[in-house]
Amino acid sequence: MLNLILFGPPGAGKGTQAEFLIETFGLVHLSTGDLLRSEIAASSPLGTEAKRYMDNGELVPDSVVIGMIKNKLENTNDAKGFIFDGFPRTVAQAEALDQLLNNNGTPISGMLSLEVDKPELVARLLNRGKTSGRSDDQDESVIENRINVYNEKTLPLKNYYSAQNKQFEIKGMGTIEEIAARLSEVVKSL
Ligand code: B4P
Repeated sequence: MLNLILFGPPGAGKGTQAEFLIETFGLVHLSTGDLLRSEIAASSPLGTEAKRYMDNGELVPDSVVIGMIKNKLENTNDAKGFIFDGFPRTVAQAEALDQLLNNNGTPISGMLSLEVDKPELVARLLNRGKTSGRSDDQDESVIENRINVYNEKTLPLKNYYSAQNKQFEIKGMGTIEEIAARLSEVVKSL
């Protein structure tokens, strides 16, 4: 069982590289961003609550995202492994994930951290905002807030996983193919 976390700031290429890892290694994709956007599209009560946070570049409360992931893990059978994309984003989420996976005897194999400069992050997100319709990609002050929230609440997870010897830093600048090749090399070594 291969359980991977794809980690990095907004715009680092998590969703982009997740597609490659799913195809290459046959893993099940769990993206909290995608799950939340489906709830918003369905106008569910959860989606309505999440939208308020996402539109401002804030994190959705831990209890909401942990509940969503727990539900997905409990309802997925026969997986060769999971790729967690955009989750965990806080220490409380990481602790909850460890507990869920350790109960199943299938701990995290590696946390893959995509390292990208801030100007490149902003440029990628503004570029996606032109076509994606994502409200959180269109306003530079919201993007700035997402990066600040990442630095404050999510970055500390690098210490959390390096203390478990599970953190791998991968250069996230360059073409999508170059980055995929770097990731592949690390995943094959796990
Ligand atoms: P996410 O959906 O996770 O969005 P993201 O951080 O922007 O990453 P994403 O995966 O979409 O983008 P990528 O870097 O691949 O989260 C959105 C919001 O949901 C959060 O702000 C938060 O409010 C909420 N949320 C989600 N998970 C949560 C959690 N666990 N707890 C609390 N709240 C949560 O790509 C960005 C762009 O770069 C794309 O256009 C792509 O084409 C481009 N790109 C990628 N690689 C490139 C490359 N090598 N060169 C050039 N462009 C590239």
